[in-house]
Amino acid sequence: MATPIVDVHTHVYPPKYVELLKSRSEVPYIRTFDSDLTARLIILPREDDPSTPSTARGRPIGPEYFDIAKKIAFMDQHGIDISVISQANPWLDFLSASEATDAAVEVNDDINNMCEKYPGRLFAFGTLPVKAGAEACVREIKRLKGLKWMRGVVLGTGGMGQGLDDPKMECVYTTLEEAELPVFLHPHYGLPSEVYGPRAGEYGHVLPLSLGFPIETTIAVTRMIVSGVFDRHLALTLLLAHSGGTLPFLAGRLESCILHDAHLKKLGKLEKRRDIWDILKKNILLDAVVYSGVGVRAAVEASGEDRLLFGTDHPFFPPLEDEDTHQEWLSVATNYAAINKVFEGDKEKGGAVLGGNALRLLKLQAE
Ligand code: 5CU
Repeated sequence: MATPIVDVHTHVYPPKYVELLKSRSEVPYIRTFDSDLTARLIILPREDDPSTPSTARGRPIGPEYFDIAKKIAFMDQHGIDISVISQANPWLDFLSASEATDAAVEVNDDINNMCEKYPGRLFAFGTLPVKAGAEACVREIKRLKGLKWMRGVVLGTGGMGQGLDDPKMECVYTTLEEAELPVFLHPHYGLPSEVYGPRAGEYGHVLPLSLGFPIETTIAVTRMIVSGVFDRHLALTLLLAHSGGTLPFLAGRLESCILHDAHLKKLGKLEKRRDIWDILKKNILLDAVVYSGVGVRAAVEASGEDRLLFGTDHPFFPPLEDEDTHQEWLSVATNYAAINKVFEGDKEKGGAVLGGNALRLLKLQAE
């Protein structure tokens, strides 16, 4: 029997979360504009800034973002057997401490119930109430461990507000290790808009999504590495979105910069540290949402073909043409083609990346 195809990078906004976004007037929010009756999803920082008119109306949002039947239809259309769904950004990052704890329970129960409707076809990464602090996150991780379809947590790069090298994250990492739940690390905040220059408004979402997102992920995981998170948490597993941003390509430079840093040496931080290649091969999983053979090869070289997992980023990056045409999504076809090209003639390795690795690493059996 052929190995199932598993999508580990596929998002959903639970209906209650959509209601919350509809009730807001500050980013993140959902609204219609006078001239356009299609609801628009405005989520990225300063996305509605009039100085960047090409992104100011976000993106259209339809039922594919919140109706789980649409996810299943998309899976069927693209030959995907199993999806590991996660709430899309910005998760619960913008909620106050008092709101976040209850919201996490609501959202995670909603997502677990979505999976329950399609037994064996859907699993999920849960969301943490980051602004409610470490104790609340630890409680929710322990609760998630008891929910049938949960297989990890999705986390933004901001962590509880100070990033993922924040000492307050330590007990969260310990709990995740004990629960054997991986973190799906996903970007949202990008880079400061100034880096894109005064003409940024002419370029739509191209710069923030193609560069801002991956560089944000790279910085976040690099901060974890240099702060010693993986020296203290040997069993912590991170699935990095977008094939690790630019980490596979920059890993050698990062390792060299560490080894040549006089400040780190003076502090004794060059002794007893794990090098980046060891971390990449033992703690890091990479999705294959990188849209080219070059990117897939870099990911394989960095972490190994046994740690690379197919993904789509659905429902983002739909065809720009009329969605009713039911055509294959270019974004999905491009990722399939990149994997097939790299593993041409090696069905076993290709099948592992398309699904076998996810089945094994995320324990996707429907008991
Ligand atoms: O198009 C976008 O803004 C996004 C996003 O916000 N999150 C994501 O996962 N993919 C694309």
